[in-house]
Amino acid sequence: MAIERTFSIIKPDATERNLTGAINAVIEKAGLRIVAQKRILMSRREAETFYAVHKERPFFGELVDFMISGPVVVQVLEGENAVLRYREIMGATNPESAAEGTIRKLYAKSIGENSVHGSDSQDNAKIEIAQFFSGNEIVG
Ligand code: IDP
Repeated sequence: MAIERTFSIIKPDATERNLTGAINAVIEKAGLRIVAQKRILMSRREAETFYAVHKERPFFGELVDFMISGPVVVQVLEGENAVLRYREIMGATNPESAAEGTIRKLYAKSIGENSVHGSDSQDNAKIEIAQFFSGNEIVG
C-alpha cells in the first residue's frame, strides 16, 4: 500500500479544552505518524484562503470566525493511505452522525466546532500542506 501524507488541523474548540494530546493519541494509535506539527493563530486571510471552496456556503463567515478564535495545531500525518485513514478516524462532519470511537464522536461539540480537519484527497493534501509548511519543517 502507498505511504501518503495528509494535512490535519486540531481546531480551536479542541485546543481550548486541552485535547491536543488526546487527539494525537488517537492519531498515533491508528498507525499515522505526526511528521510535522505547529501551534499557530491563523490570520483571517489564511482561514479564508484555506476554506475558499466553502465561500458561497451560508456558514462560511461563522467558520472563518471560529477558525481564528483561538490557537490551532496544524499537522502533517504520514502513513498507509493516510488521507482515507485519517478521514475514517475523524468521523463524520456532524458528531451526531460520527461512528463510535472516532475523534469527532469523542470530542466534537457541534457540526461547526468539530475538533479536527483532514484533507479529503491527495491533491488537496498537497495544497494544504504547502499552505502551512515548508519542506524542511516536515521530518518523516
Ligand atoms: P469536513 O471537515 O468533514 O470535510 P466540510 O463539509 O468540508 O466537512 O466542511 C468544512 C467545515 O465547515 C466542517 O468541518 C465544519 O467545521 C464546517 N461546517 C460544515 N457544515 C457546517 C454547518 O452546517 N454549519 C456550520 N459549520 C459547518
